[in-house]
Amino acid sequence: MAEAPRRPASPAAGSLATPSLAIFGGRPRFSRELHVGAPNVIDREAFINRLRAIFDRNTLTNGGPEERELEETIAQRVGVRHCVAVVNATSALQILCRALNWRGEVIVPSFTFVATANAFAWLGLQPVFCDVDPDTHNIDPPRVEDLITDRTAAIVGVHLWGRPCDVDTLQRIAAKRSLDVVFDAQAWGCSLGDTPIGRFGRAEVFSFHATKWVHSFEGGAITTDDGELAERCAAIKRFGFVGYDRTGMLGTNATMTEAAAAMGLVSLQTEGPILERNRANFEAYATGLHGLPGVKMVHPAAGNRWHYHYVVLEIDETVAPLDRDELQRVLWQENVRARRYFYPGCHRLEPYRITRTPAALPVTEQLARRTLALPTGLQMKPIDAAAICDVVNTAFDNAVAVREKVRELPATDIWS
Ligand code: T4K
Repeated sequence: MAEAPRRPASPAAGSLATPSLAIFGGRPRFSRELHVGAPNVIDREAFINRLRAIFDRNTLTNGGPEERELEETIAQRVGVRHCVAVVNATSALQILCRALNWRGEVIVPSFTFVATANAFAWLGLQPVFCDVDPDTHNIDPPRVEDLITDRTAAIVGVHLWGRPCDVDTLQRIAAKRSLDVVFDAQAWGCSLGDTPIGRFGRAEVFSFHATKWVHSFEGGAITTDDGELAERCAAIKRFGFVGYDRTGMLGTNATMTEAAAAMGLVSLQTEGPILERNRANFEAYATGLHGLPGVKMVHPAAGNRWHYHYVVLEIDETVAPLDRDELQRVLWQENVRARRYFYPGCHRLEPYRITRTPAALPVTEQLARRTLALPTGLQMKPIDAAAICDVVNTAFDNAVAVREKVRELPATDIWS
């Protein structure tokens, strides 16, 4: 879409007049906070009706009909034979780890939500952080190969922002070394070509956390074609029971409640309008940010289905008139709670800061410095996305004054 060329930021632009931004004392553009991850809920009535049925049946958890229906719906949508619904994606990863009997090291991307690493570290495995590809932001197969040792049990790819990993290459690398490969958590409703995410590797994991575009308050799922693996996962999630009074392995309690499963089902049934809003917001952002110097927006690859759930900018501080943190501070003053996903990179978070990971992670470092996620979903309309873009444009046009003002703001926990 054509856009008028933008004025380059100049010192004069900032010093002539006070731009209409909240950081200069203006009224915030939004009277309520816009969040990255504000929950989408469309049909409260449908959910409440399901809750009534749950109370009537008096089966609240431990394998009721809502959970089974959710599992069947997910399996059918993804096109796999088995789905195991669980309490969250973190538990899903842990259950897989136990079911596949992993020991030693697991190669994970460093540029992901910390849960990917935590899941395995919690079980005593060593997450080995791998750098990511600068274009896809996903785990970089040649770097994975560099990290494989005799202690490696598995490779965990994350389809970051819902964009598929290089699954073929990862599966080839894993097969060559007899390693497992599984995929994690952000890609409900996405595909690689015509193949839905959820069908790759030994198994895949989805998160249905409230902040995901389709959610079950808290929730997660494991999808796989491997019947034995699914059976083990289902047993592990319920204390290890394989018979009425019989356990077959060490288990945990990761059962999804009936209420959560009901929310998941209603969310799936209403995902069409959510996707449409996400797409419309995304397009408004793409139009409003088009041509800004040093700003790149994460786009879906051609031919893949995408959920448009993440609006992610990469702000190249060597080109853009403001850096990522400066822009984030401007947006927060406007009640736009943009997020630095996934700053500073897992390898720089406790307890991993003294990790034994030998490899340098230059791409992760760069992305952690540059990425900024913007709000989307039902909480807002394209006109709001356009208003956010206007803030960004105004801030860039007045970069010198903005930078000065940002320096005057008090240090906080976030920007210390
Ligand atoms: N692997 C990957 C690759 C993941 O991305 C995740 C989760 C996992 C594994 C683990 O999945 P789960 O075990 O969670 O199923 C969020 C989510 O908590 C997390 O699920 C998600 N990834 C991650 C990317 O984002 P935060 O710290 O951003 O969430 P929070 O609570 O700050 O929520 C964001 C904003 O949304 C809030 O500031 C306000 C708003 N909000 C949030 C909630 C929960 C609401 O308005 N209402 C709400 O109910 O982590």
